[in-house]
Amino acid sequence: MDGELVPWDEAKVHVLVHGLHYGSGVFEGIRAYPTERGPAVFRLRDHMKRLYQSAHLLMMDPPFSIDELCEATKETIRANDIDSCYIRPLIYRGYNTLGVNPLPCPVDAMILVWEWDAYLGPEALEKGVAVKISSWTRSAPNTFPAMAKSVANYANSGLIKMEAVADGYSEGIALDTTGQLSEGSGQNLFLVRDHTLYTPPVAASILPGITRDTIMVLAKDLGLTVVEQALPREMTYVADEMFFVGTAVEVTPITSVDRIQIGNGKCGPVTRAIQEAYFDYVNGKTPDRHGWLTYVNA
Ligand code: PPE
Repeated sequence: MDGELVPWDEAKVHVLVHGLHYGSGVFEGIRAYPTERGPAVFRLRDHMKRLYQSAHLLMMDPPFSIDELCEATKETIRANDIDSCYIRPLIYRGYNTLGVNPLPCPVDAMILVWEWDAYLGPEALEKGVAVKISSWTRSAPNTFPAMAKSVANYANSGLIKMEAVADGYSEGIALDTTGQLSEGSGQNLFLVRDHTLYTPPVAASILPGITRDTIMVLAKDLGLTVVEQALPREMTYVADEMFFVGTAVEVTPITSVDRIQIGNGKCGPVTRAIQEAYFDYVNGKTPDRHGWLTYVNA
């Protein structure tokens, strides 16, 4: 926290912290995976660059450089002596005064690491999940900056998630204000039709995910065509395959949307190939040809 290693039970903030009252914070979600050479953080620098971009959009000047944040992440993992973890950096407006204006409040930073297994449950990666199209819409253009991974954006995500769970689904997919597909509460989405991958564009109020970018690269490596375009809701119902991607959710098959079965209702072959390519990469089982791994003990 703010440059110091702090024991878990002492990692506390004051109730007046601005971010707690007004959602003035930006964050990241990063994973480190065990490899033969010890833990490796996946796309660490790219995540910290996005954190900087998010801070910039919220007019925050981070108290640490990108290099310092990367080093601090490695140090925190080493201090916890774990070889697999989820990493949560958070830059937020801290303690000074109430009032909507964030500018009088300091910009504080913390990085926490903890173990986090399969995001949507132990069977999700293998068997896939049932999702619904949410009745909540992703935030309209020119309201909240969707390109920022900002704490405030997650009020919308929380509503999407709670509705999905209450209705017996694992996740919800939100549409954008034009009614086209956007993303899940905390993950981007791809669908497969005739061996081509489709994913909504940045203009569809999505967070431009680092996993989304990773999958676009790995899919091309596998010889697949990837198309970024506006996608109508009904494309989901006629897709051959569908899957979520994100740091937490990794590559998780979607086997039904609104109780309508996708493909044969199981993880499809393209999804499985991409999932394998992803896990082989993050676990250091394939050569790091894109320079995406940061070895913690190096
Ligand atoms: N969209 C949203 C809204 C989102 O929250 C995430 C990540 C993504 C897309 C995928 O981004 P990336 O991780 O860069 O591929 N969501 C994070 C938080 C999940 C949570 O419950 O907390 C994550 O996956 O770490």
